[in-house]
Amino acid sequence: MRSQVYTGQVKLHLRYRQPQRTALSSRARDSPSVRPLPGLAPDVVPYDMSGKEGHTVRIPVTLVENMPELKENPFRQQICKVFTEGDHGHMTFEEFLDMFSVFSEAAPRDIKAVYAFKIYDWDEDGYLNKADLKATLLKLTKDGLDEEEVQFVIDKVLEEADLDDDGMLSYIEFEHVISRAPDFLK
Ligand SMILES: [Ca+2]
Ligand SMILES: [Ca+2]
Repeated sequence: MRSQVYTGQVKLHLRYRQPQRTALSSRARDSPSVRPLPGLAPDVVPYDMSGKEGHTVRIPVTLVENMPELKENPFRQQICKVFTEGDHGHMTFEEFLDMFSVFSEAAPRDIKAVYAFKIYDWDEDGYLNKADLKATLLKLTKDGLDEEEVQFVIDKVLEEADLDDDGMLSYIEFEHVISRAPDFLK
């Protein structure tokens, strides 16, 4: 699965599998911070992952969504969807490590931005339109805004960030606006 970002003549393909992520994952695999996952379904995830288990072990996403790290996250379902390819009901151990790598403090900001964009792009069309922004806002505020307030915030965001005035945010526009909010991806 891939999404596309158009910037004039330049077409960037944002793929789920990126070289940086592979590098990140292998680093994460060696890092002690990823090791202690004793609560993660010992019957599904073998202790010794030295062989091909990273590709073949399939963890039900319901288990992943209920981990302490994700349980309270309003985007947990969307996060699991973004980090699973093909079968969204299960996560391979490799996908699982990728997910934690991206959320780790060590992950580069641009990688975090790419995944934040994917998470907010609910209909997976490669743009954040008003419906995507609305769904995101309602999750962020835990449905604490009424219709009028939501509309107000969306209009403000687009006024500020929609540089080509097409009523939605491309990845480049999104990246531009979050680059001015240094704490956004923390
Ligand atoms: Ca979209
Ligand atoms: Ca735009």
